[in-house]
Order: sequence, then structure tokens, then C-alpha cells
Amino acid sequence: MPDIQRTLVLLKPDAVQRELVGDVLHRFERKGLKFIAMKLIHLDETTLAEHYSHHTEKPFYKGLVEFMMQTPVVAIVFEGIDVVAEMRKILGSTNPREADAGTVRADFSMDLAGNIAHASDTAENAQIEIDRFFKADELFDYKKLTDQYHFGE
Ligand code: 3AN
Repeated sequence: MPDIQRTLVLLKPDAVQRELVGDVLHRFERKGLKFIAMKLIHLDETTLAEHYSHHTEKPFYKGLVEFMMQTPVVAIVFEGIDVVAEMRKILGSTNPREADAGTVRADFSMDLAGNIAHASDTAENAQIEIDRFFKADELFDYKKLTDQYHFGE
């Protein structure tokens, strides 16, 4: 049985300001990834403290929070086979200057904070993050007609 997972992606303020939202979404679509929810959210300090709880003691935390509140972010839920790892592969390493060429972060960015997008690192964390940003009735269940070309039977 294929492992159908969900993952949470945030297209960050640098993607919004630099008008890269369409380009990045286009890459996800061309890969065959299926979005089941998408919306703009203006993040607040409480939500960011939860989302970046592993970074709250870091010297860059305050700057990261200010940066993440500059504009609304585009929050997206993707669903599909192995989508957690596939999404992180497409985005590349956290540091855009270390990311492999061809990844979103390598191709579109130079800065650690302004690295275009966040994606969940495990299926377990994805569920926590999806619950943080979406209500159950904002997630859609539909059949994508192109799945047969991307995934065979
Ligand atoms: P990822 O988003 O690839 O899972 P994390 O969770 O280590 O990476 O980092 C979360 C976010 O914190 C990154 N996307 C980046 O914007 C920011 N960040 C991480 N390390 C630094 C740093 N040394 N300086 C500034 N921002 C950082």
C-alpha cells in the first residue's frame, strides 16, 4: 500500500514580496503534487512561537518572527504518496546557499530567513502543523484526474 501523507507548506513573506508565489506553486504542480487546502494567513506572535518553538532561544528568533509577520503567508496542505519527503526534496536545504541547484531554495533565494518556504519535516509534525493553521472543513477531498499519469494505477 502506498504511504499517503499530508504536509504543510508556508510560502513566506519573501516569496510574497518578490512575486514568486506563482513560480513556486508551478513547480509543485508540475511535480504532480496535489493541494487540498490553500489560504492567506497573517501570522501572529503566539502562532509563530508554537510553529518555531524549537528556535525560541536562538539569537535569530526575534528577527525571524518580525520577518514572518511582514506580509500574509500562503498556507497550503498537500496530500500524496511520500509527500513529506518529496516536498522537502523540492525545497532543498534550509540554507539556500547550501541547497542543491534545481531546488526552490537554491534557485530563488540566498538568505536563511528569506528561504521562500517552510515544509513539515515529518508526517507527525505535519498533522500538528495542519491542525495549527486549518480547520477540518477547510481541507478538501477530490480526485485529481492526472494522478494516473503521475502514479500509475
Ligand atoms: P526548515 O524550515 O528547513 O525545517 P528549521 O526548522 O531549522 O528549517 O528553521 C526554520 C526557519 O528558521 C528556517 N526556514 C529559516 O527561515 C529560519 N532559520 C533557521 N536557521 C536560521 C539562522 N541561522 N538564521 C536565520 N534564520 C534561520
